[in-house]
Amino acid sequence: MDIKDIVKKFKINGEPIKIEPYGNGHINTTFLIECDNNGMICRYILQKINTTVFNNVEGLMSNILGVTSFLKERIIANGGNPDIETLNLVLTNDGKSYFECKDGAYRIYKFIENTVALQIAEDKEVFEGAGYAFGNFVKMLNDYDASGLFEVIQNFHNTQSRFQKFINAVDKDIVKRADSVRDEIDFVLKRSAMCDNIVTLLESKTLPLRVTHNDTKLNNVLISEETGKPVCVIDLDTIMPGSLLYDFGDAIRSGCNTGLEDEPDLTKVGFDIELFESFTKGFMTGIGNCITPLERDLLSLGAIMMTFECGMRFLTDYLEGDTYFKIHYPEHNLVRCHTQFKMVSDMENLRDKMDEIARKYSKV
Ligand code: ADP
Ligand code: GN1
Ligand code: MG
Repeated sequence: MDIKDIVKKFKINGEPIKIEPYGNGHINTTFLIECDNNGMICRYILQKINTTVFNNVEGLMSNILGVTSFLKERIIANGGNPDIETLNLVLTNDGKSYFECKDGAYRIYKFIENTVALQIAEDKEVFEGAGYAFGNFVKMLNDYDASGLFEVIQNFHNTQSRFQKFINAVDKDIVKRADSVRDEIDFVLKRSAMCDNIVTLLESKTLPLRVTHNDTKLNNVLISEETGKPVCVIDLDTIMPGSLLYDFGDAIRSGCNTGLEDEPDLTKVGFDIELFESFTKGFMTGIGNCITPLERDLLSLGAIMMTFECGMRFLTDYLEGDTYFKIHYPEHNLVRCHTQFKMVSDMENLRDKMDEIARKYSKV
């Protein structure tokens, strides 16, 4: 089906005049849509949902509708602007949150104007703002009824089960790449005991289960072009019950890297402790007293774990023939794995300093 015809299935304002690929996501296929509404331009984001990754679109979209409706009320109560501070779905002509045809499943969001999604944290203040946004996001969802949330990807941040999938990929070695990545495999094996930490603490309820975003990479918060302040947390596909350590950790993984996630020159890649301090400061302000002392003391572990897990996922995908993450060249997942493992090593050496910073800014 033609993309333009798909767009017309939704309650958009005007006639679509321009459709182009947009953004840098690894999962969905995103387009920017421009419509002419009697001379006024209205912009939208169209996404083809990756149904291999998200196999229950109904459940996924009901999570997003539920969470965005809840957030809108909170934003209004806080005196904010619900049109830009959370995602706004555009419904289909028959009132559904997505459109499905034999080509796939599609959704449309209103385009949030005058913002940028950063691939790298160039500026400490901007990154502090991102920390505030993600901390505040978890705080705003503190009273959200998690029982209505559908688990879109089972065991998403269960590092134990991610490790098991990695071992299976090494054993099967279906594309015969294992011999070429023995050092990387050893890097994971040396840290296998670490994979149980957070999972065990959640199971024993020592760590609270919360409603978390689970994909808090820096480019999932839109930043105002004008003020550099955060405007909106986006990419709500993986909202599920989880640990606060996941959200803090994944943001540190992506934002405290001095290089890009797929920087091939590892001399440019490293963990920046000053950026860590900025983010932590913002996060603690955003989350306020909605963090337990144990969570605070384990933030550094969360950062190491999320980075390790992500590197292991890239390596697993490389060993499985690149079936999950979008790649732009054959070694792309391996390059991404290297940046993550470099970050893990750096953070392991700086853990005490990270803990000191977490305590310095904690409100509990
Ligand atoms: P993926 O799951 O593939 O990462 P995202 O939902 O994060 O997909 O969208 C990809 C990119 O599209 C984002 O990084 C951002 O640049 C842009 N984007 C997504 N939603 C909006 C929106 N409502 N307004 C403006 N830009 C958006
Ligand atoms: C994917 O969708 P995107 O690009 O924001 C992935 C995350 C990874 C990230 C690594 C649903 O995030 O878990 O951390 O790539 N999302 C999913 O860049 O698997
Ligand atoms: Mg994204």
